[in-house]
Parts: sequence; structure tokens; C-alpha cells
Amino acid sequence: VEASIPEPLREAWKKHSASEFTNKEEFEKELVRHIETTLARSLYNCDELAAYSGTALAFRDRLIIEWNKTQQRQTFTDQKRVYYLSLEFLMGRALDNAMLNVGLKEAAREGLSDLGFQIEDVISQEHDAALGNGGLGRLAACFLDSMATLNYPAWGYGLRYRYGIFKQEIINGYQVEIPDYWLDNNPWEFPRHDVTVDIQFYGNVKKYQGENGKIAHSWEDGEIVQATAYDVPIPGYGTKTTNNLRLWSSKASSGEFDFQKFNAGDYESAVADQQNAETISAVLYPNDNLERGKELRLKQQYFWCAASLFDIVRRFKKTKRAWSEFPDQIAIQLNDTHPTLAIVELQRILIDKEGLEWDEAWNIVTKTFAYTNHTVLPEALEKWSVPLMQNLLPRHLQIIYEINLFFLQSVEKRFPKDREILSRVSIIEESHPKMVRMAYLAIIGSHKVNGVAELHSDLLKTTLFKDFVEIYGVDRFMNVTNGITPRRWLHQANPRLSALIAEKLGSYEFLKDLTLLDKIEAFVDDKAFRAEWAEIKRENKARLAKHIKATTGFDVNPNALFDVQVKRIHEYKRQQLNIFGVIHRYLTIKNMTPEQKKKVVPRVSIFGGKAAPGYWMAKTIIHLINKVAEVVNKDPEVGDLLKVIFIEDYNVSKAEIICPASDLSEHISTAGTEGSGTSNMKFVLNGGLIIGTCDGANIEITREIGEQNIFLFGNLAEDVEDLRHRHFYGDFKLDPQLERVFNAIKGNTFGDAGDFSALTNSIEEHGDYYLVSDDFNSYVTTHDMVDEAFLNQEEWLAKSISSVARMGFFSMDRVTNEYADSIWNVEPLNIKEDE
Ligand code: Z15
Repeated sequence: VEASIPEPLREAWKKHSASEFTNKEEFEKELVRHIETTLARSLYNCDELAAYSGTALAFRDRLIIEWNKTQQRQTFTDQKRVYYLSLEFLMGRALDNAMLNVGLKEAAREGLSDLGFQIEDVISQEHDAALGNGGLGRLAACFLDSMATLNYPAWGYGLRYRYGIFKQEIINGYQVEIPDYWLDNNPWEFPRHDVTVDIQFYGNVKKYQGENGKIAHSWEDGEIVQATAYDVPIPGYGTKTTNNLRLWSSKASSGEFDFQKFNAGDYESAVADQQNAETISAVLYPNDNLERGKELRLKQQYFWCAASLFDIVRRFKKTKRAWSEFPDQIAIQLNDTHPTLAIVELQRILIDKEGLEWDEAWNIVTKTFAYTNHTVLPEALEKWSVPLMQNLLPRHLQIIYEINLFFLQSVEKRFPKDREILSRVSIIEESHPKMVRMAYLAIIGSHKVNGVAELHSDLLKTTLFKDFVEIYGVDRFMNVTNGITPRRWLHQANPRLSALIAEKLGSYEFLKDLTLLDKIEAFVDDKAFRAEWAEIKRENKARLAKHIKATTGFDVNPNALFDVQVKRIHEYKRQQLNIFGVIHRYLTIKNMTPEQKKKVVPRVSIFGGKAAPGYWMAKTIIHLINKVAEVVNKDPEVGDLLKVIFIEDYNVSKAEIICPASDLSEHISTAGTEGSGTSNMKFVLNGGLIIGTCDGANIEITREIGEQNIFLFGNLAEDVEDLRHRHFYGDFKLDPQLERVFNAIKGNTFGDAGDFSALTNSIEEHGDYYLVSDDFNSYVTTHDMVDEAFLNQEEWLAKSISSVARMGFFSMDRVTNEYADSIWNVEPLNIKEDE
């Protein structure tokens, strides 16, 4: 059916086309209209939540107009598009971002004030969109922001989880998980009930004689679940481009199936089918850097990949181009191995549905896909059991075996004398049960594979993917060091710092070209500038102190050194090292004379982060932090010299308060374990210094800002294997200062020592895999150097300013352009004012 209005009628249409508000007056009019009509409220009945909804609806209207124009223009010019497939998008709040991007936050501030509201209170009504776990999900969100800002024709594809990452409460020192139901009254999504795809599961494969006598395959029977599209507009900063994030929601297929059962009186089973289908998009798996091989997770992956591929292929087919042009029109980026089934699904569509020859199809597939790896941790690498896949996706398993066969044949031809290489690189691991190695499949099905920081990409090439470098050559493997969007992580989170920089540089242009920041280094000795810089940090710390008081009841002194570690709780990220260091500090202070105490730099040790619900050791670390806080914070011998704070429910909007308020932040993973880390960049960009290991992007941060501006410590990645090996053979001696810490824990200083024995045992008895003891001395002496440096506030300030000045490299825009040039081969498309 043609849905387009015929030419002669379009004049009438255009005359009434929606228009955009552009100033305070027009904003107020839109706000009141939405409150009085869309929301059916009035000035006698308007709380902050209603003011939020009205404001969001007003800004949403603006975004929608730009979004429509962008999509029309992108369709019309029909140039190459990027599709970013990610199982996680950790978006945070949308309203503040929308206001800043369209340049009308000040108009909204004044308008809201005229009508009786404070803009900050209105903004904070919004519920975070938390469809992600940590770094990987937030990176996807930064990608969307940057691709829109740089005018790339790009879509995100993800799952519309009914429940995002759980909300965390701390009760008696323990983490408790609360479901995060976030969808009620979400103004930012548009259900597309007309955009649906039927997704098949289970069933079996039939062979038949195709038209030209060839053997063909069809996947029959099984179950059908329906995917419905929900679209979220993604505005760029200072541009008309508004891209699309399409999230799929599952429900029972609107088939006769349920009705038959229903009519036959089998109500229960009809309803059960319904619930079963809805379960697919019900909840985000709350593991970060861990894959557990559950069937529902595989269902989520296939459901989302198949719906997205169907949508992409449908859009391509409308252009009536030849299949060979597919990779010239479409680039698909795989965010980790989670979407690897998309490779198999495209191959299946091309050979089973569209009748292409295997080789022709495979050539298209490999030119289309590229894969980003985010970790070398073995427990995070996805493997799916062959029997599981055989049952759920029988045709896909056949195709995987076929891909593997052709691949292994080519390897055998090239390395005829190497007996072991075939079993090493086979997609199928010959274990019991057999497993499908998704990373290998992703490499074989892609034309480019990248890691997320230099060390990480080097490790990929020399360890995990070594054989594949031999097979495909080193050019298939590359590094693109991660970045962050300066819009959210500087301008939005730290408006005063952003304004100060803009004042010195003469404009906000640096938000679009972050390398311009280097010009503020010229002001490093400017007295007034320095004073202002220091005052902004103080104000940000006072704001965090207020938040801490309101949420934990503890008073913290904004003049103390704020030492922050916020990220997912994981043994490899070593929050245990941090809390042991805090205990060490506590014990040291308690042994001091009053004279010695006068020289101590007061500290607030701030922690935040979620543990995966089934990760016992991570939960034990949270418990210990909270128990230490209880003891330390009420110890009169310590007073203001040390406070320990655990901030509940760390998420994107809390990060926006915390990052601008740190003096020092901790990025202390065991060397060689963190892919990149991205909060390290956020903290430095906000004028905080960091203490860190030579790991992930800490290394490039050091290169950019200079060794004198960072506190590095600990063993190097190249020495980790050897140390672990030595521990394994009994060559282990607990660091004496750490021993003092353990003795305090074992003496029940922080409650029942039995609660923490797993933690101390993992170090003393089980080989200290993460090298906590090996790095402890280096860690505490480096913290002493931090204190020393903090005493000289003028020096500290200079470090802070020149670090920020040199952070240009870590803009997400640099990252996006690198992907665009060296992986996607796409060009920006400007959306003009008059279209
Ligand atoms: C995740 O958040 C990351 C890697 C993963 O493999 C999974 Cl499953 C989740 C993180 C890395 O740990 C972190 O170092 C990196 O900065 C981030 O991805 C973005 O690349």
C-alpha cells in the first residue's frame, strides 16, 4: 500500500507542517499546552514530575521534527549507513542532553522559572534509561551521541528490556537488588506497531530440490515470536541530524495459534505462550564481563539479531540495488560477540531466502561486518553449547559448521604441516559438550577486528587471536582507543567548568573539536583562572557532599581529598586493593601521636558500583567496604582525617555528579585485564588526577597528559603471567603491611571475620590471582605521594589544568571518525536548515 501523499495535495500538507519553538516564550506556550492537554493537568495540579513530563514532551516535539527530516534526507540520498548492534545502551537521562543539543537549555531554564520551577529539580525527575551494565553499554551510548553530532547516517539496534540494570540498595552493609521498571511514561520512545518481524525458534531443517536442481534448505515449524520496533530519537549536538535507536520488544505472535488454544478452552497454555514470548525482552542480564551460557540469553541474541537484519535487508531491498552493492550501502558494527549470530543470519537470508551462491553471499557478509572485542578475560568470552544451539537454531548451526569447514580447509591449505592449528582455530571446541566459540566466528565473518586500547589490542594480537593474525595477516586487526562524549561528560556534568573554558577559548567550539582544549594550557599561570578553576572543583565537591549527606547520613568535609572508585565491582578491577589500602590508612592513623595527626591529609574514600547478583566475591567486597565505613566513620580518634563512603546505586546520572567532584580517582585493575576503561577519561576531563596501573587506556592517558600528571604503580602486564606461575608453585609471601590489614580483619575489627574469609583466603591460600599482595606496597607508597602532592595545592591545580588541556584525544568524535574512515567507509551527511 502506498502511504505517500500524492504531489498535488502536498501544498496543503506543507502549509500546516509542525513548527519548532525557538525561544522562552514559545517554549512556555508548548509546555503549558502539553501540561493542560497531553497530560490533562493544570496550574492547580502540577508537581515537578508533571513539569518534567511537559518539558520532555515539548523538547520531544522538536526532536521528532528534526528526526523526520533526517530520516527522509538519509533515505533520499541513499548513501552508506552504519548500523551499530549492541545488546546494551546505557543512555542515562535524555532531557538535559536534548536541551543542550538543541541549544535551548537557557530558554527552558527561564521558562520553567517563570512558571514556578527550578530546572535542576525538573531534570532530576527523569528515570535513567539503564539498558546496560557498565563500560560496554556506555560506550554504545557515547557512539550514538557522537555519530549524530558528526552527521553520520547511523542507527543503533538493541533490545527494549522491560527491566534495565537492577537498582541497588545497601541494607545492613549488603547489596540488595530491586527491579528497575522504567517504561511507564517514558516520553522518549515511539512504538512502531506497524514495524514488526516474526522471529522463529526451534523446529527443524528440511532439504529440498531447488529450482535449478540444487539442494536447498528450509527451516520449518518451531515457535514464532513477534518483534515490535520502538524508536528513540538521538539528537546530535549543534546539528540538525537526529538519528534513530531502534529497540525490539517481544510478544506472542499475533497468529491463530493462541486463539486456537484459547477457543479450545486451553486458556492457561495460551497465556503461558504469551508470557513465554514476552520473557525474551523482559530483562537485561546483569553480568558485566561474564557469560553464563543460558538459553534465554541466546534467545535474546537471536531475536534481536534476526529482527535487526530483517529490517536492514528490507530497507536495502526497497532500493532495488543488486546484492553485490550491499556492503557499499551497509556497515554493521558488532559490539562484542553478543550480536555474532547476525553474521550467520545474513548468510542464511542470502542463501536460503534470496538464492545466492554460498561464496557470493559469504563475500557480502564479510565485507559488511566488523567486530569490536572489549576484553581478554576468559570468563567473558562467549561460547555456546552445540546441543543448545542445535535445538534452538538448527539451521544456524548447520551454517556455522559450513563456515567452519570452508575456513578450516583454507587454513589447512596454507599451513599443511601444522597439525595443531586446526583444532586451535576451529569455531567448534571439541569439548563435552562441544562449544561454538563466538569470538572466532566473529573474526572469520568480519573484515576488521579491533580492540579498545593499545595494550588491549596488542594482547589480542599476541595471545587470544595470535593464530588468526597468522592466517589473515595483521591488517585485519587494529586498535581504536575508546573515548567519551564531551557533551555529556563535560558540558552537561560540569557546566561551570565548560563555561570557564568557553570563556577563555571564546566559544563552545571545543565541544565539537576537543583538541582545542590545548589552548587552555596558556592560562595555567593565570591567577584569576586558577582561582576560578579551584572554586569550581570546590563547588562540585560541595554538591557531592550534599548528596552523600542526603543518601548516607554521613558528613564529609569538602576540603578533604576526595578519592573515588566508581565502576562495576569485580575482582580484576580490585576494589579489594582499595579497601585494604583504606584499612591500612586507618590503622596507621590510629597509631599516630596528636602531633603526627596534624600532618595527615584528610581523605574521603568514596566507592560505588554494582556487583552481579550471583557474584559472591564481589558482594563480599561491597560488604567489607560498608563494614569498614561503619567503624571508621564513627571513630573519634580519626575524625575528619578519614571517611569511607559507599554511594548506593551508582549509575549514569550519579556519575554526572561524582566525576566533576573527584580530586583523585582509582583505575587500579591488575595489569593486562582492563580492556580500556572509560571512567578514567571522564575523571581527568573534569580536572581530577588519577592513580592507576599500566593497564587499558591509562597508558594512552599517560602518554597524552604526561607522566608527571598521573600516579602510576604496580606490576606490568608482561610480568603478570610469571608472578601467577610463581604463586601457583608456592612462591608467595604476603606483603607485611597487608598482613597487618588482614590481622585487623581477622581480629573482628570490622565485624565477624568469617564474613570476609573468602576475600583474605583468595589471596593467602588460593594464589592471589589478581596480584593484590604483589602490588600492595607500591600502591600504598604511591598514595603517600598523592598526599604529598595534594599538600601543594598550587602544583596540584597546575597538574589538573594541564591534564584537562591535553585530553582532546579522548573525544568520542575522534573514535567515531576512526571507525568511519578505517572500518565503515562512510561519509557524513549534513541536514540543511531549509529541508
Ligand atoms: C564490558 O563492560 C566491557 C567488556 C566486556 O567484554 C563486557 Cl561483556 C562488558 C568493558 C571493558 O571491561 C572496559 O575495559 C571497556 O572500557 C569497555 O568495555 C568499553 O570498551
